[in-house]
Amino acid sequence: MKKQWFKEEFVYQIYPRSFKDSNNDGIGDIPGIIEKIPYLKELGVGIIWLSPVYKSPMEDFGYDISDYRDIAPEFGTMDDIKRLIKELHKAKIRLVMDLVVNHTSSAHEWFQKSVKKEGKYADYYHWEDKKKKWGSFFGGDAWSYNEERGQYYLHLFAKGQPDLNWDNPDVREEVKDLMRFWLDLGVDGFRCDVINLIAKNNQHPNGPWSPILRGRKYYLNHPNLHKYLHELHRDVLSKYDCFTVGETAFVNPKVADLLTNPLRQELDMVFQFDHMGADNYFIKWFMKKFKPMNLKKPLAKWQNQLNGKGWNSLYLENHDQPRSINRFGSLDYRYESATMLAVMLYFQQGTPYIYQGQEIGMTNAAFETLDKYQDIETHNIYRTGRKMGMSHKRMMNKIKMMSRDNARTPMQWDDNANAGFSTHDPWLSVNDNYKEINVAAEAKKDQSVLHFFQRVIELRKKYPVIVYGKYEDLDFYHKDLYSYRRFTKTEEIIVVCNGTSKEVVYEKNYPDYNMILTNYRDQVDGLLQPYEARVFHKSLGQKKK
Ligand code: TEU
Ligand code: CA
Repeated sequence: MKKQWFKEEFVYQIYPRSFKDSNNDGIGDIPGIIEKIPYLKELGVGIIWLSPVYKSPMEDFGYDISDYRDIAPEFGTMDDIKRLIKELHKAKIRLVMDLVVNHTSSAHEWFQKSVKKEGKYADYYHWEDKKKKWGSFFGGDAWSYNEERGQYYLHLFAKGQPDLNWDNPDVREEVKDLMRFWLDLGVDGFRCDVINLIAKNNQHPNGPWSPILRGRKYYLNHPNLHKYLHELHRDVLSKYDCFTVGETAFVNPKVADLLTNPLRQELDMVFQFDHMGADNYFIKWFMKKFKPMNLKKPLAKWQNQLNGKGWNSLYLENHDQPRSINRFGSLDYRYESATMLAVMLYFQQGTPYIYQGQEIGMTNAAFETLDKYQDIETHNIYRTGRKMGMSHKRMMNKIKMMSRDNARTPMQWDDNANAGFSTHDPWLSVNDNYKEINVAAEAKKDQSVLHFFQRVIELRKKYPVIVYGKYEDLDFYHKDLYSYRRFTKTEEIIVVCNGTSKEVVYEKNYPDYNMILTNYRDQVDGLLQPYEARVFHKSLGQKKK
């Protein structure tokens, strides 16, 4: 396994709108992030992934970009971002930016010119005379009429997010240029938004009827995807010391191998979504009861398939996903389940990702009324569901559990008003539980999620086997356990986790190993307590210390 810096560090994702508000206008901003660099340093993360801060009408809170070379005024200025890069680098933390190039905002000048069929811009997007039968990720149709041009355009997400036409070489040159712009400013890589959607069947055939994502076979993992990614790599990425992680819903390990196999020079790793289906059928709005097996199976599948060849991205949360404690753990065992999930995930092979607030065990906001939600997806899905005949109550139940706003509430820094995020009313309400769950409280406690995360990060630095060791399942068919082994020629790690809120009989002992981490003060012989996690280490050819 080739040693590379982006395999060794923890990545911390910042959703800038909700991280820290420095000027008290209710919106998080870049100077706010700079203020918190000491916190990030102390946590021990080595890479920041920053969700979009570019100029945007904010219809999808920054994932609709109107100028790739400027910063949204509410987040700061170009000088602020340059300062952020400089200060992070001083602290030995790298910065990865979000690259959102499947679509732009409809306010982007390329789209404005395309509407007017101005010169080369005429074909920068997907245009059709007839409305095509494709469905949007946000519910509803993916083709909308533009009055001025008198044609329909494609938007796989919101109406204000028209899809770029990647078959047009001019579009690809534009993307390469903006990538160079940011790499030259010193950023260390990109998280590539919905990158496996960029290539499409440009005949835009009507999709066969489907309750969701109608027409997806014409844009998911299209063969040209590989051609275009290789081109970006050849012309841009290969010239910099940077890394890329592609966001790729609906990929299997075979496609992921094509995307990330170093010999093919496309991406360095991808975010796959299989394990995000542990509590739902195919998409999150069709919910099912969670069982540990449903999380273990997909995670183990990816560990095994990529073992020694590819490289995984280890995540349970991001700005699109509800909080992991609510989904895969338990509010009654907040500390135990948050720390167990950390052990279960972060000792696997791959680059580990933390989403802001995960390290203090933040939980879903689950707002009761629709007007508390700000997310466009939430509102679109509500409308779509109601149109399909679902009751208000049923839709609100889904939203309370699955809305993206569950993860987007302001970061809880302390027990002051608005959780110390801002003195102004924040753009999205703070979670009610901020008085108990916040950074200051976690830092004071002896046994806290925050301290546990710090410890996990330290251990990864201390034991190379956690980064580079091979993976092997243990007790795979035990429905309540997550257990596996990592090993190199000189070291071995054994992870044992109880994935449930019940006591589980567990007789195995590892007498010639050191227990290097656990989330319970005391162990009980012959059983694992609710959500108990244990990590054992052994240096081969060495006696127990
Ligand atoms: O998300 C893509 C994506 O797959 C999500 O739309 C996902 O289906 C949904 O959020 C699950 O609830 C990326 C960004 O992460 C997301 O924030 C953007 O809204 C989207 O792309 C469009 O840019
Ligand atoms: Ca602000």
